Amino acid sequence: MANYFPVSAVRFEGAKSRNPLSFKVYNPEELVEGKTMREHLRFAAAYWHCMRNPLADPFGAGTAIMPWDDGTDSTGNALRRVDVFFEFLEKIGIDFYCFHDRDVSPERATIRETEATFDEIAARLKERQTAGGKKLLWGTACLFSHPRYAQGAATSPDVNVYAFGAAQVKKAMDVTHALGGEGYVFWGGREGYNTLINTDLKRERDHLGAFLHMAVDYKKKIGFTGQFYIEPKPQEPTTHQYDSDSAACLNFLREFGLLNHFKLNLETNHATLAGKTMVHEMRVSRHAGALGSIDANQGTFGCGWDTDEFPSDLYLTTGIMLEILEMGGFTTGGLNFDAKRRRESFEPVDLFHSHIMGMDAFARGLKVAAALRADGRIAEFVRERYASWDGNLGRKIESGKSSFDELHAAALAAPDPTLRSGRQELLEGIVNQVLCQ
Ligand code: XUL
Ligand code: CO
Repeated sequence: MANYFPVSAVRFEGAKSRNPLSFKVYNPEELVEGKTMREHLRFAAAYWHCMRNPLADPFGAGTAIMPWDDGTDSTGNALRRVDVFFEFLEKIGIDFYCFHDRDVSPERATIRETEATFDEIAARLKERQTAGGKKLLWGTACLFSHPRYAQGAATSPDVNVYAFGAAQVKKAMDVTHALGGEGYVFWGGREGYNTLINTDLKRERDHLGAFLHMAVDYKKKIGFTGQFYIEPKPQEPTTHQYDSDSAACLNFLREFGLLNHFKLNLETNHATLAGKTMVHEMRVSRHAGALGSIDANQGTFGCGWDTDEFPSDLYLTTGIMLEILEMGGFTTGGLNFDAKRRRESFEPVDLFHSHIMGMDAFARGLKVAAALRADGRIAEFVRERYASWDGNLGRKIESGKSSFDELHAAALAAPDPTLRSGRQELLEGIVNQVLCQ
């Protein structure tokens, strides 16, 4: 193994440990509901944040110290980053990773040259994956950084830009397939508009639908069996993104006949930007059978920016893990830390501290979620709350066999309804009680 990080492998040391480079809660082999934590959580690290994020902000230059990076677009530099990244994965004990094509491999003067460099880097990724027993959770194409995509890729007003975007996705799918990727993500960063005054919204959405259909066709053609995901986000960089939230994505997929081919990759701070909670987003997609994978992070309350902070909020991680357990666990998906260190946390060791904190937060969330399920009081309350629907009338309505005439007669015959308390505060107290056990 390379030795760019002067730390040894991070281990579980338990709640009493004062070693900053140890897990206090995440114990990979510990069983929860009959599965190891490692199997439940399926952690992934994001290549773009770990290796390519200089920690700049709109007011100041990057601060990240990256002694291994010479700042050039040379293939040698890109190959060295791969070694550094896999050393990180091995020392932190994360099994999966995710990347955009341009994170790992730079764009060259022509498409052919870009593809040739990408093949070279992909060979190194494959070598490192095999050596370290690591897996690609998902790959994706960066269709938002290059100036040619300033007005969108699959929703560009220019058909040649659309073709460039398709060529890029085609190659990113090839490489994801070659690396045994378990999924492929479409995040439509610029697939939206800044103003309607210059936008043919109908054509743009139709073009996006056609683009995704061609991706499905190509997936079949190359025999890629990984899961396709859409990642919703309402805005930033565009004013309005067509994949704005779970419900909008599901509607889009249904409208364009794509629902069987895609699940959703939900990101916490994107939910916040959409004015929803992450649990809302997960619940909506879970009930549609479309909850696939998670981009784990959190935002700053009221800030309105996609701050991609590492997740520390235990209520949040508990809520997320409850949804995952209720779904029966991840299949192809996992918990990808789409999170960056603060600009102030610029030392290489901060990469470890941030992931350790996030992994422990999710391990705690998993344990609390399992304890809440074992406790059973909340689930029992919800069941009871809807018990009136389990009678004849309720069942008839639910199976679509009732009518307004029947309900009119039922209402005439029934006593005035008396509602029971929703007990929100009681239930919140149960969550707190279990969380503190
Ligand atoms: C941007 C974002 C992306 C996607 C992949 O907000 O979340 O990094 O996860 O393109
Ligand atoms: Co993301």
